[in-house]
Formats: sequence, C-alpha cells, structure tokens
Amino acid sequence: MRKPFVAGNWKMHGSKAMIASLINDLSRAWQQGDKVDVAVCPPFVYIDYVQRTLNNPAIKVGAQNMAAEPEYGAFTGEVSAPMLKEFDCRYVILGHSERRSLFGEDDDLIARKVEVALNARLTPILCVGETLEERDAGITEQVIERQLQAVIDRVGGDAFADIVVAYEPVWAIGTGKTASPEQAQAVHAFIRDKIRLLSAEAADDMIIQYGGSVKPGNAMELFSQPDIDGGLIGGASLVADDFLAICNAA
Ligand code: G2H
Repeated sequence: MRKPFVAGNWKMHGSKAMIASLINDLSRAWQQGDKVDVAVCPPFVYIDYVQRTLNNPAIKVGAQNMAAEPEYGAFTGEVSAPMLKEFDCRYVILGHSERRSLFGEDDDLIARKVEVALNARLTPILCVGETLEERDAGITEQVIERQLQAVIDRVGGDAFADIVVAYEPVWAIGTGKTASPEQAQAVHAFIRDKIRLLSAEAADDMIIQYGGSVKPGNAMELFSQPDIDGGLIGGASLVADDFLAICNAA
C-alpha cells in the first residue's frame, strides 16, 4: 500500500510572524505521521527558519525550485541541490506550471533538474498538467505524456519509484475550479499506466498527488480515488486548520 503524501506549496507567501504561527499550529496538531507523509515548501529564504521553528519530526520540509546545475558556480540567483540538502530539505517541487509559464522552464530543463535532485537524494515533486486550451483540444494525455517522457528519457522509468508526480491541471490552479474526482483519477491512472510500461514496481510504488484548488471540502473525495495518493496544496496550505483538515483527509 502506498502511503499518502500531502505537501504545502506556499508559493511566494509568508513572513516570519505568519510562519511562526502556522508552523507552531501544525507542529502541535499533526499526529497522523504514521498514516500520511506531510511536508511544507516555503520560499528559499524561510527554509532555515521553518526548520528551526518546527517541533514535529513528522513534518518534513521541501523547496519550490532548484538549479539545474549540480554543484556551485557563477549562477547568480540560483540555489543548488547540495544547499537544499545542507538545510535538511527532503523534497523539491520541480516544473510547477508557474515555473513553466511565467519563467520559461521547458521540459528539458525540468528533466535535468529532476536528475540533479535524484543524484543529490532529494525527492522531486514533478508537476505535470494541461492548460484549459489543451484540455478543450482533447490533447490532455499527449501533453502529460510529453512532460513525463522528457524525464523518462533522462532518468528512466525505474527512477519513478523515487519521484513524486503531482498532476495539476493548470485551469484548476488558484482558480477555485477543481478537476472532478473522476477527471483527476483518469489522468492519474494514465500517468501510472505510462510508467507501468517501463517498470511495474515503480508504477505501484510511485506517489501521484493531485493539485489545484484542493480544499477541506473536496479533499476527501479526491483522495478516495484509487490512483490519487494525496495532494499538492497551495492556498489552503497557508491556513493551519485547512491544511490539517486536508492532511487528515488523505
Ligand atoms: C496548484 C496548487 C499548489 P492551489 O498550484 O501547487 O495551488 O491549491 O492554490 O490551486
């Protein structure tokens, strides 16, 4: 059985005061660590502060992005995998649609980042998903396939046992629209089947999160689908009670 995994993607939100309150509340209240894996992904500058404020070993920390360069060097503004490891990050979100659409990250760059993360023993949370135009054009599966294939070409199918995939339909991100549980399940099954062609073991083990306007009110129904193994949570992860309710629903 796969252990569900819920991660909070704080995006570019937070302040020391807000984080102290949120992390204290989560540290105190989260008690289901044996049933559900939980992580928070703050902006880089707050990672150390979150680690020092956390008082619950069942809550892990991740980053929201990472350099494609493996070590260090003249890459102004970048943060490397070893730096994230030094600050005890377990996860790194890669290829979020905001990185793809707003910052020009393409499939090849994202695949290189996945490889660097795996080599550094960070677990990538690889985001994939189609836009509304792509869904309406009936090419959802082609888009997901292309996004996955770039990573498969670089690291192989077996590596997906160590990769978390987050299916995030772009039209459901921060919009209040959520994919129906059936719509999401269909894409999750497609992703798992694609990996199964390469490695049955990786397909069975891989965690596939759903992301896009997950809220306490819709989490349970989404997470009850057979191929949905938790969620990547944006807005609702900034409110302790909401995030805890979502984690408890997984
Ligand atoms: C999708 C999600 C988190 P939200 O981007 O990755 O954000 O839950 O706010 O739609």
